[in-house]
Amino acid sequence: MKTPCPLVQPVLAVLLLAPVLTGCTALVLPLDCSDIHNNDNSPSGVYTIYPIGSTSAVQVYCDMDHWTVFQRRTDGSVNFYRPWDQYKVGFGSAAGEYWLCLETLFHLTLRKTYELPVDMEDFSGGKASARYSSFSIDPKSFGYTLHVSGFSDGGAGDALSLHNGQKFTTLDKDQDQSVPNCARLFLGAFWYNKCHYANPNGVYRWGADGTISQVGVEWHHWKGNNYSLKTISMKIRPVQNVLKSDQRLVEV
Ligand SMILES: [Ca+2]
Repeated sequence: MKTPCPLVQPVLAVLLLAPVLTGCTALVLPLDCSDIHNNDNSPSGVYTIYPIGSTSAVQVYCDMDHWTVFQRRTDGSVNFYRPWDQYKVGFGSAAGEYWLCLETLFHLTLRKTYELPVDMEDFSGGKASARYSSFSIDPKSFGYTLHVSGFSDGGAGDALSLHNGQKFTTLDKDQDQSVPNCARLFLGAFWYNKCHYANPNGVYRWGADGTISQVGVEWHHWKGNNYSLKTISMKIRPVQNVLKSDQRLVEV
């Protein structure tokens, strides 16, 4: 079932009515940011992609060099402690802090093989990253289970492999490995295990704070349990821009 996201913008009627073929030239809607950047040297910014066809327009932030951002924290302006339905369809603003949409993420990673870097900054000007050569999630019927592998270190350490193979848990949907609900314990929503080394959707709280343990925007292997990061973003790009479904090669 196709689930609309709140970030979806109304699709222009003219686009809906446009023929798939215009003369002899195929009308190719961008599946993700890599398709947009194929066409020109567009700068980073908000663009519209069509992950599930022409009626699935969704706004995303495209980072330089083909990256489709699906999670971004920058200033604490958006509350990420939200229930299942909102993580399923997405929230926030593509121009600022947002969570894309689990359904969109599933459909994207169903169709192409993606790599995932996680970029982060602290409040002292420090920067680090963790990169994974393979990233995908299962459909809703499998709890949007995370599949991530192929870690390489950009200084942040591997805090995500603990979460590999885990279903997505929110405050109202407990699918983690702990008896209590990890989302309620750590005030976020994530592919919690028992419970986390990474809590990118936790409470934005401006640096070191252990008053309430491990509830911040954290990446354990870089800044420890009780340091809430200034920024963090999770973004994906096709390893090869080849559709899994029909192996249609798209020039990069
Ligand atoms: Ca639990």
